[in-house]
Amino acid sequence: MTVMDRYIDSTCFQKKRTQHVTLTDLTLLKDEFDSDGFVVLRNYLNAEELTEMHDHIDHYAQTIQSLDEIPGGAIKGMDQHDAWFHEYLEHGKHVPIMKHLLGDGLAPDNVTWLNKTKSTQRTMPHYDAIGSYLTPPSGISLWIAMDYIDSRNGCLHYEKGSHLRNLPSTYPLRDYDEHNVNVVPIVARPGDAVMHSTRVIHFSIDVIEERPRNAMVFAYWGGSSRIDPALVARSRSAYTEHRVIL
Ligand SMILES: O=C(O)CCC(=O)C(=O)O
Repeated sequence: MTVMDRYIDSTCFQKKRTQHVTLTDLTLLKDEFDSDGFVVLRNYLNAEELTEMHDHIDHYAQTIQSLDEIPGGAIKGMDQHDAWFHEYLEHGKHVPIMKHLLGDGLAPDNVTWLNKTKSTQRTMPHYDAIGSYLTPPSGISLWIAMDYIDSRNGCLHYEKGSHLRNLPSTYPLRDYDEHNVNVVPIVARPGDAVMHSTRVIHFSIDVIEERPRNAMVFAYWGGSSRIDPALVARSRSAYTEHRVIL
């Protein structure tokens, strides 16, 4: 059985709740990911999956912490407090797809819940490898829209091909031109997703209409990257000590 056959055969693609992903889809996705640094997956979560994730977000808010209590509009490391998000990080249906896109194993980092409002700072231009504790800082993240996110409530923008440039390691990126020709807005419906490289530049725009703008992020480093002992202390990931490679 080839690696590709295993993807098709994997339980992720067999589950009733999972849409069918063909070999052609995977090949096209990989080409797009390699050239742009990200791929957009419309209707990635179906209605049932979306409800299930909403339910677990609500459960987290009620039993552990609500995002309304957090000034920055983000809760990082939900996998450390909630078994469902921990399980999803390690075994979600995205795992084999993202391994294929990255061309490497996945070392889980954390689950983040975001909700940007008028009073929180937007996500400034950056790429996720800034501040990495790994060398090389390669990796991939799954971003899932839980609400309608458009030009009025802070839609996400990506710069195509920016993962191929050498970029400064400063957050936010200084003097960055947010209107350059390679920047594209990602207007998202609930359940749409983006899989992006840790090296691709992305940012959100200001919220001008107060509406829910919840998104979930499942972040991974490349399985072949090595932990840099000099940098690891700055990470809050639960995986720095007991590394898991998927
Ligand atoms: O949703 C956002 O505003 C930020 C998402 C982000 O920075 C990420 O997924 O890495």
